Amino acid sequence: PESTTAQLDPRVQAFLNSGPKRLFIGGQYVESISGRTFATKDPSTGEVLTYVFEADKEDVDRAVEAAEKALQGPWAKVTPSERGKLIWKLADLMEEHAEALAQLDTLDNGKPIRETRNADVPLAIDHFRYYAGWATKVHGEVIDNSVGSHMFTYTRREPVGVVGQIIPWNFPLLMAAWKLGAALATGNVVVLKTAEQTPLSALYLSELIQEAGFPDGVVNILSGFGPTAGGAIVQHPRIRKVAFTGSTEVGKLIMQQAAGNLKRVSLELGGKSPNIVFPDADFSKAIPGALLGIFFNQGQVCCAGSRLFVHKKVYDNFLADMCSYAGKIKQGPGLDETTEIGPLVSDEQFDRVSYYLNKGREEGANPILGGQPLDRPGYFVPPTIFADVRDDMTIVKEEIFGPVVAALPFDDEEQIADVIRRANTSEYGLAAGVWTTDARKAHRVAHELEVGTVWVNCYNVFDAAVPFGGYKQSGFGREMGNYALELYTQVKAIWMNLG
Ligand code: TXE
Repeated sequence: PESTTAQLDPRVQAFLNSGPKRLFIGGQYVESISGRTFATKDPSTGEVLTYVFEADKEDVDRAVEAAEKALQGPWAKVTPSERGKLIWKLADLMEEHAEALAQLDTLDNGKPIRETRNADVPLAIDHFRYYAGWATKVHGEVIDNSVGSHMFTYTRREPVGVVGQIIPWNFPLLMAAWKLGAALATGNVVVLKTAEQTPLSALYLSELIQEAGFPDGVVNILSGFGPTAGGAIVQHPRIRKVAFTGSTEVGKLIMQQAAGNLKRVSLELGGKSPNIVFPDADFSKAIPGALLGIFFNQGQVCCAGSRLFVHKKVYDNFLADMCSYAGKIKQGPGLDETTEIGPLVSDEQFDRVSYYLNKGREEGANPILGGQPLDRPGYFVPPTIFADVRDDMTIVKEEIFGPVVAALPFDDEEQIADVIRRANTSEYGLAAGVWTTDARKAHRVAHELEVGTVWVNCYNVFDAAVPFGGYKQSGFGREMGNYALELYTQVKAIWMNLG
């Protein structure tokens, strides 16, 4: 179809034109103490969109103070029902501002507007609505047996207190929602640091948080870099929990640094997810499923189906069909409403993915589609399919985080042991896909895979009610569903002697 560029929302224009964006601390918009700012860029051109103030340790200190004040003051008086109402109100406001939120994520991250409109923003809104419901449903229990008739015992599930949250750039608004929803529903106060590549939508969201009526200091949003502002959150002695989504490398560092005050830690890290196509699969579903698995969000998805195992009986035809579909995927700037795949988020990510394209070729993999970064402004890498891949190649072992899939044949007949063994060799264990029309086989494979999510005859499907998180070096802790409530509550047992 003809290109049609989305008309810039006047609210986005006003937001971008209002000078360097400030930090959101204690319900106020403040400059960083250092006064330093940094640029955030449009990945489709490499041009500066606007500047944001850069938080550092002193700003984290201020945010923690504001959060503590809220925790001990007004937030403590807000009833669970009122908390739920506030979160629901925020979701309503997001709906009113949906187009502005979608455009900001598209501008800042590069992702297609059709995705921010149809996935990121509605999922973020649903997420808040889901947790608004939980606010009134988290409670302790009475333990009235086994402790003797002279004792009355019960539990309470209390908030952890000040929680630190560090999010990545691949789904800027949605990751903020995943972090904030459960933490707020359970009565915590938050210091959230956005990724340096994509600070904008969360700052816009902060305006809606303010408008919804959350007491000052309940949510604080800082723009800043990892080792400075992020490190200060992780090491802060009065932050009691840190939730992180990002690279496995930084996840390990966070776990070490959080040991300082024994912060509770939850980590959602990288992946190298296997997507397994059996010969009895419905190919009309499996082919688009394999494409969505790897090319959604330019492949910058922690659970991307980047190791595609296809049974050797169908391998050649399957790959040929994939190439013919993938060759038609329309790549362009995110604001073009017909764009299906956008640029990568940053020049660093462009360099990282380009390195893997070279590495794949050097080690003998055959790029049957794409394989070279595009020679145009912005950070564009085309959909790439590598065939003739071996398990020991770098592109099979390491997370690429770009639109690059390694296609591997397998030849199990009735037994599935070999493909499962190969799928499980990865140190990562975030997700997997299975394509088959044999329900028995689907369940057997799903049970054997060492991953936190298995999609059968679908891929990259999410719902606020369904837990998400990793096995092995993909991290621990589950976001979403009732499982996330565990991350943000602690249990107190109370004994009353009736004797
Ligand atoms: O991640 P980082 P980067 C993977 C993916 C990607 C690679 C590098 O493979 O190619 O990581 O991306 C903050 N203390 N994923 O460099 O550095 C940082 O500011 C505290 C997978 O962008 O992990 C940002 O807010 N915080 C992933 C966040 O961590 C620190 C999503 C993520 O950045 C810090 C993103 C420190 N020392 C990348 N250093 C997923 N699981 O979805 C950095 N940060």
